[in-house]
Amino acid sequence: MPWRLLRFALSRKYPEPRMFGAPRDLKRHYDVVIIGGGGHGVAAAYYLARDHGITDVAVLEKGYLGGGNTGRNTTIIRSNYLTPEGVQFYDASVRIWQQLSEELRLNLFYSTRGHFTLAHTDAAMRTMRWRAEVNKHYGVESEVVDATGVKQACPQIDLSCGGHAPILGALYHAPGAIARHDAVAWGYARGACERGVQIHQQTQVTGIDVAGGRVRAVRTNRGTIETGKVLSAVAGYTPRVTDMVGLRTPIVVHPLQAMVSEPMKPWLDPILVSGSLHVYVSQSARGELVMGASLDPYEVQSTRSTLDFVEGLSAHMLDMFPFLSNVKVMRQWAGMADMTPDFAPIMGRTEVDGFYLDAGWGTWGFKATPISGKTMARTVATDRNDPLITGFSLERFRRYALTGEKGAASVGH
Ligand code: FAD
Ligand code: PYC
Repeated sequence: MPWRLLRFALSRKYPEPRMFGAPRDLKRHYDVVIIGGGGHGVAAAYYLARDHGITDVAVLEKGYLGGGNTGRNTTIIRSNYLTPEGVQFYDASVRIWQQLSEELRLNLFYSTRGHFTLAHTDAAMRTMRWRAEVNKHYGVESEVVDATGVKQACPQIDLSCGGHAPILGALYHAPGAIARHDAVAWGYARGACERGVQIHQQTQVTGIDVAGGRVRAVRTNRGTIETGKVLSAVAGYTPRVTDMVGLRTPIVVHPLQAMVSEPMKPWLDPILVSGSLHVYVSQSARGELVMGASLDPYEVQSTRSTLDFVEGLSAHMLDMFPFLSNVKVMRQWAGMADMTPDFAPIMGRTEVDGFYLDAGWGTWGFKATPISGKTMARTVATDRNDPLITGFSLERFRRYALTGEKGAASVGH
């Protein structure tokens, strides 16, 4: 056994170096309180400190850092969206991702794989062409390929999909990537703490005091904190927090499940998504196939896994890859997806002064972690919505001015 390991294991004198500090006491006041220690919350804290010099910040997390959807997602990163607002926003995020390991001094296992959205119908091919045109217009690499192009990149695929839904072609997005999800939260958390931010785990927000239309304080299971600025970044728990300030949003919360196979030698280089078969898959650095499907069709706050999900997803995986019939499923899990009617997020200032929302991340928010952190930090620091997020304001629903991204969602919902 290595000497260093033995030393750390057996002696209190040699604590393993921590990624970030664990402050014991909550202060009575912070300039900014961020609710939610997922990627979005800690990224916002990092950029508040790095870009705006605002370091009197507390991130409050009811469980453990990255234990929400950040640690449960399937880590697909891409910018091949449908709307001009979406394409520009996610493209800015991908650009940050590409140098984030260096920036955070932590290997995020960022791995560019290329991303295929498979089309099995003429209508789907038309949507792919539309997306390719919008993408190219904003300088994002996307092109439509025929079935041969799919087979070249992935020779193992059965293009007939068991005869159920033959593949006609795909939208190919070369920058499509995956990364190590929890490292992203750790890296941002460490960077934020190094600049003075405090992260309090096991600290649940139970209420928010508003007086005269302004945020005044946040109540927690460990006492009350006075503050004039609160950023909510709680994904599937958003309706509970918005209820605390009397704000209505159109968010509904559904479970989203995922599963991984036993590890295999590397064979699947690209990321594949099929809206018609309701399946997406990539192979992780560990060799596991990381797989998912559509949302569970019921609104419920539960992260329970179901057999239905494994059966349905496995059947569709076998349509594409019949040779996997003896491969074992190792784990499955679920997260709570905060879904909006137009499949775009809700970001920015709200009608409650000092209360900022970073929500509606549904099934698509991991890829947005860096840019949501950066734009929300700027919004909170300046009290003006960052120009990149103007298409995502809450009041768009009042104007019926939706930012329709459904056609670029990962799988059919
Ligand atoms: P979270 O990581 O969920 O963090 C919110 C935190 O808030 C949680 O840790 C929670 O404990 C905490 N919290 C809640 N209430 C309180 C409270 N009252 N007080 C204190 N703390 C509180 N997106 C992609 O881009 N690509 C993908 O491939 C992808 N795959 C997905 C697969 C699955 C199975 C799931 C569930 C989601 C997927 N997503 C994907 C979506 C993505 O995971 C989320 O949009 C993103 O992680 C949201 O990050 P976050 O930091 O906002 O939320
Ligand atoms: O947003 O690309 C995505 C995605 C894939 C799986 C879940 N979300």
